[in-house]
Amino acid sequence: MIELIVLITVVCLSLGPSQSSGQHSSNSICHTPQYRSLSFELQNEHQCMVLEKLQADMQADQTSREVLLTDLIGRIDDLRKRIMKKEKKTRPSKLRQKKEYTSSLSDVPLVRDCSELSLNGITRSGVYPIKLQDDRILNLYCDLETSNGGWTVIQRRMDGSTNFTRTWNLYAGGFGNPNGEYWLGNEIIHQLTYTSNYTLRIDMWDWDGRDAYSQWTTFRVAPETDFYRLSVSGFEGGTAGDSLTYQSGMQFSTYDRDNDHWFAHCAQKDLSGWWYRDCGYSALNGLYVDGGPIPISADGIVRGIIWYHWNRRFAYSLKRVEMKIKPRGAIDADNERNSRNG
Ligand SMILES: [Ca+2]
Repeated sequence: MIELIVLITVVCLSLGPSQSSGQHSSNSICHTPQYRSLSFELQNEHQCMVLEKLQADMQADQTSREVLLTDLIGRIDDLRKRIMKKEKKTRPSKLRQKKEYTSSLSDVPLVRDCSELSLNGITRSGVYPIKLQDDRILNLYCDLETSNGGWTVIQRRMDGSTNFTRTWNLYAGGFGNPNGEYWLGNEIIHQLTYTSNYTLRIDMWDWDGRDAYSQWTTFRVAPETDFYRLSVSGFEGGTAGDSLTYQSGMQFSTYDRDNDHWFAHCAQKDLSGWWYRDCGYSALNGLYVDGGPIPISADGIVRGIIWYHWNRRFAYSLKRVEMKIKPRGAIDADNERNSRNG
């Protein structure tokens, strides 16, 4: 009985234009005298008819809603497809670039130095993985553009972001950031230069926007048992002059190891690590000095990134430096190719 009352109430609420006002209309079928005069059974029968009609109406309503919904889903799907199509049209270069970058990284062959990258046709300078003799893989900066490319960068100064006042062990193992400033490490430099004949090139930049370079046919660094002694010879010229041959034959010194020929300790004086003599004409691992001119201390000490022969001054610190090596064979091949072509 309670269910019936509920159903009737639903029917009354659902029928007629008065629904929206929330009041029963005098036209409502439930309030007609005819309806009220019906016997209970007839009322019940009538309610069944009303309910049936209501059910049919609801069915029709639901069908129409379903049609609308299907239509709406179809439109959304269509819109989604159109957006995806547009995205494909507008973003392909970005996606392709990403794919090319990933594939270019995975396609980079594992090489023993940067010259092999140039041989493989890679021409963009940057950080690449190198497989060392002991099978370790190390990321370092390759200059693949200067003078036919193929240069393995062993030292890089550019902004003073890396501290170069380091111990013997750190100079031996290397330090810094391949994307920025670093020292590759005496042990690795030794291993590389004892496997092949290497040429050394040093590129440098001053604070007035000028650049210069120097190059030597032969560059070798002895093992640690000989304190990473420097052998550099065959100055091939360059606009920066030769501030290194004077120091050839010297062992490496750091502030905690004095292997120089001076009565005192050059690396400690300079707060650096280098192949010092007494102390010499160059100190490319010296303190980074902003602006160029180095203030001379009361006791006459100048500390900076020094290369005397470019402008014949000690009290000037370079803005940028890159020391790089390349197998002599690769340079000879470049020269042969260039003379054939030119
Ligand atoms: Ca000394």
